[in-house]
Amino acid sequence: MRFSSSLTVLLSGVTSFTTAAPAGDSQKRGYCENSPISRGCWGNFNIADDVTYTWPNTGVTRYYNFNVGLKTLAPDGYPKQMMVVNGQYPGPTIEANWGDDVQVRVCNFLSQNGTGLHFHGIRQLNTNYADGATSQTECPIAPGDCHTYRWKATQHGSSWYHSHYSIQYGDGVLGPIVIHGPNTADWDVDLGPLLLTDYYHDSVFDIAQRPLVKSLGIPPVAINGLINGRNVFDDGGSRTELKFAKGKKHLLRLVNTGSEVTFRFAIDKHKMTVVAMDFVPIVPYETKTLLIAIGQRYDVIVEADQDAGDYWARAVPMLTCFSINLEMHNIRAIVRYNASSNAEPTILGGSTTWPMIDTCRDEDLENLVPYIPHDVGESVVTENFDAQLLPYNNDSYALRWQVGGPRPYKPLKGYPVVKQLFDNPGVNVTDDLVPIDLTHLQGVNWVYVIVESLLPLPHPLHLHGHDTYVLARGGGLYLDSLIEVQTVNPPRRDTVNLPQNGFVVLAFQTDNPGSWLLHCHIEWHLHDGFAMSIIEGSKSKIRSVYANAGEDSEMQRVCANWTASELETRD
Ligand SMILES: *[C@@H]1O[C@H](CO)[C@@H](O)[C@H](O)[C@H]1NC(C)=O
Ligand SMILES: *[C@@H]1O[C@H](CO)[C@@H](O)[C@H](O)[C@H]1NC(C)=O
Ligand SMILES: *[C@@H]1O[C@H](CO)[C@@H](O)[C@H](O)[C@H]1NC(C)=O
Ligand SMILES: *[C@@H]1O[C@H](CO)[C@@H](O)[C@H](O)[C@H]1NC(C)=O
Ligand SMILES: *[C@@H]1O[C@H](CO)[C@@H](O)[C@H](O)[C@H]1NC(C)=O
Ligand SMILES: [Cu+2]
Repeated sequence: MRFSSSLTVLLSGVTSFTTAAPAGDSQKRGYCENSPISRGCWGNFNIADDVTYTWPNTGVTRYYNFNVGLKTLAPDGYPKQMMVVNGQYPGPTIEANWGDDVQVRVCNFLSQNGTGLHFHGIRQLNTNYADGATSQTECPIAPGDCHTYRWKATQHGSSWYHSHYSIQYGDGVLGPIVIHGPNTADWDVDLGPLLLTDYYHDSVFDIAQRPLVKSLGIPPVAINGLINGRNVFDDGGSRTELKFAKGKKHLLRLVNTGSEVTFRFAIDKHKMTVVAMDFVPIVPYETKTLLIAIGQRYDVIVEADQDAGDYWARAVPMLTCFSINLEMHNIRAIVRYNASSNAEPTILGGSTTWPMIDTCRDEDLENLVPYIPHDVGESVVTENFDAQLLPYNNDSYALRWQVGGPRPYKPLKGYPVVKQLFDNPGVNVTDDLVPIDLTHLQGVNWVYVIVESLLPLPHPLHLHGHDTYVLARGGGLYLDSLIEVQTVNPPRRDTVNLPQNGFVVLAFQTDNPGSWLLHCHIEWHLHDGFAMSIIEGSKSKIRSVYANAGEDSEMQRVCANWTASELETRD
C-alpha cells in the first residue's frame, strides 16, 4: 500500500513549492508527516535513513530550461556585463524533493565562451556524465548548442550549481540548489538559500590577463561582496533583507559561491543551530559565527528570540586566508522583525556584532558530527600530494600550482578524460589532466588522500561525486605531526579546507565509477593548475555508465560541436 500527501512550503515569500511526501516501505515503519514539530519525518522515510544507500523513489522529474547569456546587471548598483542564467543573478533555484529526478537543459547563448553546469556536491551515483565538469566528463557546450543534464536527488539539503568552464562562474553563471528533505532539528520557516560571494566589477576574464594574476598566480583583490546577489557600493545598490517572525525558528541555507574569499558569517545578537554541513545532516550544535570556505554549505536554524528590531547579518572576509576585500566590513544583509521597517540596524537599536575571530580553519571537527555515523576502513591506496606554486616550463617567472605531479592541471576542453577513454581505450589519460589512476581497484575500497602545503594559503578542496571523510588536519607536514587519523565517524562532506601551512588527510570510497575532479575551489588557483583527475572504476565500467544511458554519443556530439566552434585555444 502506498501513501502520498502534500504540503506547501513557502520560500522567502517568492516561490511556492509543493513537497510530496514520498511513498516508501510502509511495512518497515510508520508514516510520519514533516511539520514544524516533526522535521525529522519525511513520509515513510526520515532523517535516520542514510542517503548513501537509500532514497525515496518519487517518480517525479523536475524540469529546468537554462539559457546562459550576457546581460548587463548591477548587483551592487554598479553596472557590469555579466554572464548569467536566464538573465538573472543569481540564477533560478533548482528545487526538488529528496528522491526526485532533475533534468536541466542548458543552451549556450554566449558567442565567445563555451559553457556547462556542474551541480556542486550532487553525488551523481552512476551518472558521471551529468557532472558537468569540463575536461572530465564533457566538452564545453559550444555557442548555439544545447545539452541536457539528467540526475537523481539522492541526497537532501542545500547547494549551488555553477559553470565549470574556465573561470566563468566568477562573472555570474551560478545559482542555488535546494533539495527538500528531513532535518535534525525543528524549524518553522524556510528562508531559502543565502549565497555569499566576493565580487569583481571587471570581468574575471579581463582580470585574469592582469600581469600579477596571469604570471604569478596571485588572485586579484575583490572590490565588493554580495549576499544573494545584492549589496551596496558607493551610493548605489541595496541589501538583501530577511524577514523574521518573532518567536519562530528560521531555516537558512548558507552557501559560499565565491571565487577567492573565505567568509565568517553571523547575525548580530542571534545564535545559529547548525543542522547540516554540505549535504550531510549533523548532530545539531549551537554557534555564534560560522567559517564558510568556497563551495561549503551550512544549513542553520535561527530563532527570532531577540527584541523585535533590525539586525545586521554579516559576511566577513577572513584576512588570515588572504581574503582581501575592499568592502571587508560592508558585506551585509538586514534581518527585520518588522517587514515594513526600512531602518538601518544600529548599535543603539541592539544590533551588536559577535566577536569575529579571524581564522582560516574549518569549524572545529568535534562539532561536525554526522547524524548517521560512518566508520572508515583501512586504505588500500594512500596518495600523497604536495601543493606547490612553482615555475613552469621555460618561462622563468611564471608560477603555476602543481599538485598531483610536476605539472599544473591543464584543461583540455576538447579532449576530456571520458572522451579519451572512448577514443583511445588502450592508452593512459594524458598527463595534462593529472590523472590519479584508480582503475585497477576492484570493487569498493577506501582511498586515503593526504594533501599538504607549506605556503600560507588555505585551499578549499572539492571532490566531485563523493563525500570525503576528514581523518585529520593540522599544521606542518602530516608525517611530522603526532595527529592520529580519526576513523570513527569523522566529519564527511564534499568540500574541506586544507589549512594554510598544513595538511589534511581525506578518505573516500571507490563506489562511483567515473572521472571525477579533485580541485581547489579558489577559482584562481584552479585556473592556475590546482586540480587532478580521479579515474575510478575499470575503464570498461566507466564507459558502460555512459553507454547504458546513451550519453556516449551525446558526449561525442557536444565535443564535435565544440571543436567546430574553434574556441579551444582560449584559456
Ligand atoms: C570568454 O568570453 C570573454 C568575452 O566575453 C573573452 O574575453 C574570453 O577570452 C573568453 N574566455 C574563454 C575561456 O572562452
Ligand atoms: C550541434 O550538433 C547537432 C547534431 O550533430 C547539429 O544539428 C547542430 O546544428 C550543432 N549545433 C552547433 C551550434 O554546432
Ligand atoms: C513596522 O514598521 C512600520 C514602518 O516603520 C511602522 O509604521 C509600524 O508601526 C511598525 N510596526 C510595528 C509592529 O512595530
Ligand atoms: C619552451 O618554449 C618553447 C617555445 O614556446 C617550446 O617549444 C618548448 O616546448 C618549451 N619547453 C618546455 C620544456 O616546455
Ligand atoms: C599507464 O599507467 C599505469 C599506472 O599509472 C603505469 O603503470 C603504466 O606504465 C602507464 N602506461 C603507459 C603506456 O604510460
Ligand atoms: Cu587553492
